[in-house]
Amino acid sequence: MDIKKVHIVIPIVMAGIIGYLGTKIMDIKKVHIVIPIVMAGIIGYFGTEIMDIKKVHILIPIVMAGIIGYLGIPHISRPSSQPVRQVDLDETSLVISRMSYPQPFVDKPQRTDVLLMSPWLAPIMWEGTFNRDILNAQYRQKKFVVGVATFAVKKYVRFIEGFLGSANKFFLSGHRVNFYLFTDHPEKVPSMKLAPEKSLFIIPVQNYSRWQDISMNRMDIISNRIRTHWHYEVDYLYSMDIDVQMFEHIGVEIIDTLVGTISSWQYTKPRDSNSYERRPESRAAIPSGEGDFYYAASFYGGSVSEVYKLTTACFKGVTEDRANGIEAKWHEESHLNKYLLYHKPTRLLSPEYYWDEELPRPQIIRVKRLSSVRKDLEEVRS
Ligand code: UD2
Repeated sequence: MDIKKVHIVIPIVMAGIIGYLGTKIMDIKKVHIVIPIVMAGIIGYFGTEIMDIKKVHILIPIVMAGIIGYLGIPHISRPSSQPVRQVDLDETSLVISRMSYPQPFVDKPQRTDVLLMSPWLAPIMWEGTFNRDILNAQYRQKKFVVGVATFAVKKYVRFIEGFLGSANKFFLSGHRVNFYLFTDHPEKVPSMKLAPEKSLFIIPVQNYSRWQDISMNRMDIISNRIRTHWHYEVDYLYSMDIDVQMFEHIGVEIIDTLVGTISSWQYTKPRDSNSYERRPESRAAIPSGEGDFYYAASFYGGSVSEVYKLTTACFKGVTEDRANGIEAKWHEESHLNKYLLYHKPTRLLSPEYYWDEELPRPQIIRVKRLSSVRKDLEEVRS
């Protein structure tokens, strides 16, 4: 070759330097140094082979290598503005102690009569599909605090005793739970002895003349309370109707980021014949042909931040409807259904978790964990 080695070596060295600096700035892999070096070598070499060497043959590979080294391979490099992820590698992993339980087999599903997983892979909780001991062993180590928001306004104070008495026994038994009871009659709350890990907080609230407003305003009150208090007090939060009683354990299988309960009235209905709000004028409207499950507003929850987003968005819908002179068919439940359609829950509770007393119980409902209390609607809402 009629060329000095320096014409190959210089671009390689410079490309290496530029490529290396590129990795310093952008946190890219070593391959981004090697590629420009090799390319610079090839270009430098062929440049001298094919053509009379001019400065351009050194310059082009240097510049190209520098650019490639700096930018990295476009589809795997990150824009420099994105913060670097910090993962705590020293975090201790959770170890559960040795336990004895029946072995799971992939060819023996726990149940074949019900849907166990939504199309977006959220598990659906059914009796017989999970082992509560394993769940408890995992959960205990995390030391979570769960909040329950419930309202007893006007005549609904009569349901407090049944709700709290049964929840004390069956709701997250053995785990820390804060019950937040909103009422316009704090003096009527019966004094009850709760388990040591459970606490009751009574929060005065105003009443509204229309029962629908009491029900809908729950979303606003919950959203505000999360921002001012619960954000610092609990990890997970569930909203529950007060006119219910629990008959079987409701445990840590309900804990997840965003959790909805499938309504016992509508779990077999086709989407176009269930109770979604379909009038396009309402903010709760779900267009026909859309819808997953019909969710009951009596029991939903999740992480505090997700419940904050949910309640804030639903109440915004309620407020906009009010301004437009429309009220959704099933009040905040309609807004909840719209929200959960477009923000898929990460876990679903089967109708076992809210079984309406008025319904005959089909075979697939093996346990009735929580049921509504029969009530004379007209009388109790008057
Ligand atoms: C459904 C929903 C409920 C709510 C309501 C709105 C189910 C099982 N329940 O129940 O969550 O969306 O429809 O239409 O899907 N309340 C009072 N005082 C009152 C009235 C209501 O405290 O005077 C509170 C109380 O906590 C009660 C809740 O609001 O549990 C919902 O009212 P509801 O149980 O009368 O509503 P319901 O049975 O139609």
